[in-house]
Amino acid sequence: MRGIIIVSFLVLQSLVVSSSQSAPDFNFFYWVTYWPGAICESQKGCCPPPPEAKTSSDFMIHGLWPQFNNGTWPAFCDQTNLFDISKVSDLISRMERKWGEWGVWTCPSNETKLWEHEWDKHGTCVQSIFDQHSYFHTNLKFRQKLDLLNILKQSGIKPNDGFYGLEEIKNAIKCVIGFAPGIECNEDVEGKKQLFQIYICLDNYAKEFVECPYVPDGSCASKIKFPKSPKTDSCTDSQSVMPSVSTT
Ligand code: U2P
Repeated sequence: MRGIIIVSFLVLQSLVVSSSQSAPDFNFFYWVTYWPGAICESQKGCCPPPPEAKTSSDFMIHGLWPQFNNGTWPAFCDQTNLFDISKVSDLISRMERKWGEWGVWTCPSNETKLWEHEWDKHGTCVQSIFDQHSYFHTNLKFRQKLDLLNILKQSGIKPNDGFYGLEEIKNAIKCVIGFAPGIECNEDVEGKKQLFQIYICLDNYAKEFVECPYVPDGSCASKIKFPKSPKTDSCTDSQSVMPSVSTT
């Protein structure tokens, strides 16, 4: 009997320890995607990436960011477990298509090593629930689950340089996931506000969509432009405006 009590105590103790080790110490996640067309427009020109970049003209993953309810967030939490591409080798081809380097859309190209940055900055702060592979895999799973471009198109909101109501855009997404996202805007070459990033809120295990405790001030207007998607196959005069280079 005494043995049973001791064993039960040890099991209970190990459960308490392991659950406290795996409990997230942040409150929720933003899962953020960006619209490549908005990067091209704001850069006063765009070099569509070469075909070998495998990038698609669709919303691209920016990252999965742990957040605190007070509007702050942890960052760069662990220098001892920095990004190691060999840990995600089976995911690379999907990551290339859905999580293209930010810099491939800019003109001239400005590589930013987005994957490395996202793990080192955000991923290292969520190791209570993710290792490197599951962090990247979870991002890809949400990208597969949530076809934001299609959701918007179903509501008549298309990347055609047209202007759409900010609330209309949020509602189109809310109708599908149950909660309104945050929207971040930037400006096109004429200073007009345009759709740049979409913030979807997830619970602190990144399992379910949740109501956003708050969303960043996205500096949008009540009507915003949905810029055309850049073509990925070739650089033509209409899609690419190279900055002029002085030869003198
Ligand atoms: O705003 C600049 C960068 O800080 C990170 N960020 C911002 C707002 C927020 O609520 N949470 C958060 O993590 C983002 O980091 P990045 O991965 O881009 O470096 C954001 O872009």
